[in-house]
Amino acid sequence: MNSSYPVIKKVLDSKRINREEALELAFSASIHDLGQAAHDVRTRLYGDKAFFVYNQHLNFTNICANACRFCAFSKKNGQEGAFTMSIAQVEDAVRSRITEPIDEIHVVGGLNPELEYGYYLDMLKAVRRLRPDAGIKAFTAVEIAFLADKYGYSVEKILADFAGAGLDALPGGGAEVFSPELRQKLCPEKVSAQRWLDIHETAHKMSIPTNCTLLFGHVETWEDRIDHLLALRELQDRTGGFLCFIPLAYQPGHNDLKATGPDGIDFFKMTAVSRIVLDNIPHIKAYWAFSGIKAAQLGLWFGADDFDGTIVEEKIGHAAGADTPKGLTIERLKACIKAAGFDPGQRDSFFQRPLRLRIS
Ligand code: V47
Ligand code: SF4
Repeated sequence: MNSSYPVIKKVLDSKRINREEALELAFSASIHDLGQAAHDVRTRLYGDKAFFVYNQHLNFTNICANACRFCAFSKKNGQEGAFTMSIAQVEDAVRSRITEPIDEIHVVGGLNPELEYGYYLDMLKAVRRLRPDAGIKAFTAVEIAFLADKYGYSVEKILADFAGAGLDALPGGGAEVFSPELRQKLCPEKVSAQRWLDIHETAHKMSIPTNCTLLFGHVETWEDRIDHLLALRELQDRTGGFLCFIPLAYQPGHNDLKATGPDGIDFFKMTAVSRIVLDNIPHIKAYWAFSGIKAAQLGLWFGADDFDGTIVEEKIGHAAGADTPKGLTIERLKACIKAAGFDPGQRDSFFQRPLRLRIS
């Protein structure tokens, strides 16, 4: 690429950019320059590989003590549609796909005050027993904080107990937007940005890798987005524990926020700026379940290197009207990546080639 634009030139020279430069990119760079610069970064890292995971989502309860304004998933106890899976039901859900070579189980739920600490341990043990070789990526920092407050336990104790029962990694949910003013408006009951970051820092120090997210395309500004990315980058400089960043496209259906959600250009810009600013986070996900498959395919040309997975079945975005399938077959996933012009690379939760594939 032959760019005379100084910030783009800096990116192409593998130099870190600061807040002002990131904002300049977001506001002034053409979508072509931005995309090409982000593509250059991802290509230096991974060539034409694009990763995917054979995974299963388990949302064990939608009952939640919080009422985040953007969330269409949560229900109050007794409300129509509220559910909580028993451990036997969790086992059944895992068993229902036991013949499939699943490499990751992604477990997330609402903050259900009725569930005891032992339920979480039993659930992890049950999943581990049925899926001894899969990565278990479970419970957001928000859920960990909820349990810490409810039981007066330290985050270290909870993570040590959970790791002992089978947990391998934490998903990146609950970060939303770190701006305190926006948090107050969008999700006032939710843990503060600092607590979310502290819990991830604790996990990293205990050698538990984690993902991170930003919920974008609602009422936040580019300044809010860049400040959020810089807070993640600063923590990553100290710990190196983040595996993947997921820009979560806000889904506008059935919730109180009355915002529109990002359009295609905003999704590509956000993906590209994330790849460029987060120069120390290895992977950027184009999360097809929220962005749409077509946008996710193009996201791979705007800095993303991961296409997420088979999922079956995604509930959070779909409660908010996501019009994507609830899951994809492994064949369809690979075909989508190939059709986009990339070489599909199957990975596990740690972005390694699954053991099963390494042996064969
Ligand atoms: O934390 C809630 C978000 C998150 C809406 O770590 C919404 O690999 C869009 O974090 N529109 C859960 N988003 C999803 C998540 C995730 C997904 C896939 C992979 C990983 C990973 C993490 O969904 C919540 C919240 O930020 N959310 N409502 C909505 N209307
Ligand atoms: Fe509860 Fe999470 Fe929904 Fe907020 S986003 S209401 S914490 S389930």
